[in-house]
Amino acid sequence: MPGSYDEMWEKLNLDLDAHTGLLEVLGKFYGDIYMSQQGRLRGMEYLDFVVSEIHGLRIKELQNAKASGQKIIGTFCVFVPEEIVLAAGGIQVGLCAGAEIGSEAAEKVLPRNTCALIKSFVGFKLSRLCPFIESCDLIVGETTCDGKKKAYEIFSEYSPVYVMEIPQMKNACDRELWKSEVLRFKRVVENVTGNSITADSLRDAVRLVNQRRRVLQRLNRLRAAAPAPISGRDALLINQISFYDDPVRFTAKITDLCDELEDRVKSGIGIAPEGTTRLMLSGCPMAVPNWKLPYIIESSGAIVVGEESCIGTRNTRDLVEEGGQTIDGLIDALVDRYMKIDCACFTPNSERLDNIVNMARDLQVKGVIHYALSFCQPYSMEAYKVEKALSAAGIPMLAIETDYSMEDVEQLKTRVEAFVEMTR
Ligand code: BJ8
Repeated sequence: MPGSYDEMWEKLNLDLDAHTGLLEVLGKFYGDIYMSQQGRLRGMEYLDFVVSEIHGLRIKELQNAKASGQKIIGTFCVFVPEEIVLAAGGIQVGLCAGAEIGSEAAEKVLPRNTCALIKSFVGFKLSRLCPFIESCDLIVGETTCDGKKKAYEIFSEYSPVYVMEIPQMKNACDRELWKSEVLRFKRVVENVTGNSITADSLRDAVRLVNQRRRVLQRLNRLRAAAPAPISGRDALLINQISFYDDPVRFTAKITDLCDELEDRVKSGIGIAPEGTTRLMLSGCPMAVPNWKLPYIIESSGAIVVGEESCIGTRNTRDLVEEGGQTIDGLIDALVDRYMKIDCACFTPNSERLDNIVNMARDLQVKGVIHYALSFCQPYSMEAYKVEKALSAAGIPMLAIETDYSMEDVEQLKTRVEAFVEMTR
């Protein structure tokens, strides 16, 4: 990593030796998975730079913002409305939770059969490895799956945690509950930041977050082109970085990248040869640096052209209606938009099935790989319904359960290769 940030990391109370080890592994992993690709877009240089400074420059920016009085709010779920945080002058960062390092420490306080994502964020905290977590003035949890819900109780012994209640169904009374939770969150954020949210500041925040969603929607639309103009790995990385980069800068950079992509599409240039098997991923979110499965797929004669997940279309598909003139009108618009999230924690969750089938058709995929983290009950159980819906639409699906370890790479590769062969 360019520059030296040791002093900053020390102030954040990181375990410097373990942290150096983490950055070394990350750098090597990134080099193997990302820098080995041929014909990448010029615009990806910005993303490479962001990753090379993953715990450096962005953390420095956050520290500078804190010094000037801004508050940092960390989240683990796309249900937490960033618009509220931005409207109160705060900065929201999505915390990663995609690495195996730290799991051993996590298993001291969590059962072993906990999903890797939960072990990752608890492990990061206990092992003092994540400068993002250590920069947060408040970490917002949510009552989605049971694992996360209970893990936040333990996490709160180490960091300031606030938990939002997320409904489990989508009836009128659930919307009421969610609206009261958004209002409760607004009061908490106003307290933490010391700033009152106004109709103007909320409208500006809605527009800003919508702009970022729009550029990611554009990226998704461009990926429908054949041959595929960008690798699944690169597109996943863009979505991952959208959670913690400055939203204005990120939107501008990805707009440029999409312009470049559009030129490629017009000229019929692809990142993989025409005829490469097009696949879509669906399921659990893949947080940085969880690039294992896309890499396996793209080294098995296929290309990933879409991700139906929270680090993908679930986070970008729906916009907040911008027309509201009052705080109440804008809050209602926020509530309605967030109620459309089709997380497997909801029951029933039939709109997710429709969304997956529509997306698979729009992207003209030959098959879908359903990805569930081991011990994730909501997504592994819902895989059954997803497969039925896809099968009715004539689209084959492969269900994969895995974690962050590298032990099953060969076995996964064999299964993915067989699936790719079968879709041909
Ligand atoms: S809205 S998907 S970000 S909850 S993988 S921790 S569900 S056991 S991540 Fe999620 Fe919000 Fe839903 Fe999206 Fe639990 Fe499953 Fe682990 Fe998961």
